[in-house]
Amino acid sequence: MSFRLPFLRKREKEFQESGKLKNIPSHVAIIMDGNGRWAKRRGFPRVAGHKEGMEATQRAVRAATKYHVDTLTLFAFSTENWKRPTSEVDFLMRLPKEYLHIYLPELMEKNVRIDTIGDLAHLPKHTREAVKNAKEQSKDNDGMLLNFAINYGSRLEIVRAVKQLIKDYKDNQIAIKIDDLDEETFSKYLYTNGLSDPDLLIRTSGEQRLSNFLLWQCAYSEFYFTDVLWPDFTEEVFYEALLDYQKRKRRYGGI
Ligand code: V0D
Repeated sequence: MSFRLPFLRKREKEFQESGKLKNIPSHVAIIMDGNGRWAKRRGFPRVAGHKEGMEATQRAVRAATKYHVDTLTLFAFSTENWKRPTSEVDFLMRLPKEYLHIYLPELMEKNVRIDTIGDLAHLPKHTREAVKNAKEQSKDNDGMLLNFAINYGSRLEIVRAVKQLIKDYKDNQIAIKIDDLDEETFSKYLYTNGLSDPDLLIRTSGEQRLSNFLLWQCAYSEFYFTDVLWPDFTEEVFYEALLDYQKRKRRYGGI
């Protein structure tokens, strides 16, 4: 991932100069929870919360670029979300297109590259096309990676990885002995191949659980929980999470 080095150096330099925030997490992942609750409190339908949540998403993107986070992964739609009413699922499936229509020019201007993790194959065609187009347009951007988890579930991600690994092994596509299989090789089969593990995972709305998000990847991540509902998410909340992260002493299982 040598192409990202100039960006990282720039980040370090700017923060040596500013002196305020050091130790910025390279990869921040966010579980954007509380849209439904936000709407319910106001007597709005749930989808109004999702719409407002879309704007909060852009506030998070702006904050992450401002503080020179390298990768921002956002949990937009889980494999479990299909259980919601059809009308809500339909609404959610329109949001990528709407978001990109409004914000892609700004993302391009900010040099942001867009990518996804999860199974896009079963999404409506209009959703897939909008996302595909944004990925293509932004593929040469070398600023922040904005990574949307869509139709993503981490257990399924792991099972899928195992299946592919077995197939590759049977087809002699992978030149290793079973006993030599290690974490590094295995992790190449995950959607997150090529990404660093999240340093910081933020979850809004007061719930303190991982909900099948990045199980493998969050093995050593720091967690930050806030009661703020996702539609109320601001740069200040993001900054608070970064400040909290500064105080953490990461051990990775060591002493
Ligand atoms: C609703 C809060 C942006 C969470 C944020 C597919 C739930 C707003 C996107 C998006 C959603 C996805 C892909 C992409 C560009 C934008 C999005 C979904 C839901 C469901 F390339 N917000 N957003 N996607 N919400």
